[in-house]
Amino acid sequence: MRSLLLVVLLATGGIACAQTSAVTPETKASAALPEAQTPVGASAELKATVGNGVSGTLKLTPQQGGVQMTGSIKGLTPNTQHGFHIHEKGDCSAPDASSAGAHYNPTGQPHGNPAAAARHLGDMPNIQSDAKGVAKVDLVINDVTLRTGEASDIVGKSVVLHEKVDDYKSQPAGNSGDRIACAVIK
Ligand SMILES: [Cu+2]
Ligand SMILES: [Zn+2]
Repeated sequence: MRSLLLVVLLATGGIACAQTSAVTPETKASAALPEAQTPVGASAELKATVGNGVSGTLKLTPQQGGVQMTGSIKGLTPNTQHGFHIHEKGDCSAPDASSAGAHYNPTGQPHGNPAAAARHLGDMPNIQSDAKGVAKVDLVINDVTLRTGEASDIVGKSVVLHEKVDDYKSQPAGNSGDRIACAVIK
């Protein structure tokens, strides 16, 4: 009687031990991933479309109510303004960047001033180049997010720079002309 009880206890203890050692390392590894390896921000490398010489580096950082974009763009015509938008597809492979699709517009609004309520979520202020053809970027895109997996998440979309100024009125893209540079947000 006593020896049977001992065998049962040992067997139970053995199973519990085997389970613990098999499960623990896996649980630890997957719990550590989001903290250690998922970046909070994002970046985008602007590359010129065929026939253009524009390039730039952009950094995106989440902030209260939106995403801040900072960076620098060079190779622009001096002292000019250029339409600048988030487009719906993260694909810059076409020579004219047409593969990036239309303006990012998950809320189904008309194209507009980025400061107005009625606008594509991807509408951003025009970029202004200086006398050397360089533009500093420091703007906030309201109501979008990074890495949330929601409809407002712009990671995996693209940033497109245009040849002409965006009038913030004309549909569907502010009459800003050709796409001179494109970047995928990663
Ligand atoms: Cu655009
Ligand atoms: Zn738009």
